[in-house]
Amino acid sequence: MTLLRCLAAALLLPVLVSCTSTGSQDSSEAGPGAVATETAAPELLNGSFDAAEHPLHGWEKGVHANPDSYRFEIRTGEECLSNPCVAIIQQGSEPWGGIFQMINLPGQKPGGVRFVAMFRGIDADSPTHLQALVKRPGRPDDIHEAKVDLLPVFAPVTLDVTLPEDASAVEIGVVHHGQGAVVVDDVSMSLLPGQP
Ligand SMILES: [Ca+2]
Repeated sequence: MTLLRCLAAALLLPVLVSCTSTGSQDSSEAGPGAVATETAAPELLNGSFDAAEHPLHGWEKGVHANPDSYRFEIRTGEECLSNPCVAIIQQGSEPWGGIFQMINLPGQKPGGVRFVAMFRGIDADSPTHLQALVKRPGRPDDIHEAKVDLLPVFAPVTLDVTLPEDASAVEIGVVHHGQGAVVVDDVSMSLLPGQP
């Protein structure tokens, strides 16, 4: 986990003191937007986890403090909305684990972005967050989150994020807290129009 993400997580969860990460090596800090040009629209990569490279291509795994406290499983078939999907499962004492993706923003920004994800809980006793950290040069991250109690069937979670003019990137995250598991599928991003 990078220092910036660690600091952002610390802001979000001030009781936490350290961060570690495990991650698919094919996702860079800059994320899929690293290849974006000044005119390309921001794009979320592999939201349905069906990339040919790997189901978690484009995503980075992160776990608070002890990476063994959460595991990430690829689920298939009827367990998913669209085959495959990802389960984030607590197996230790740490308070959170999740998957993250950095989306660079082009020079011409939309007014905002809407993230939608489908969550399903398995013996989960704590909310799961769909969170977005808006990156601004020289300033703390703007933190947005939608916190939901998990249901045993897939249900949508929506997070609208306003983008300030100096926003350089937005990092989307699915962060599971506490016991049990969240199954995640069909994460999407759409652009919201700018303010008049
Ligand atoms: Ca899927």
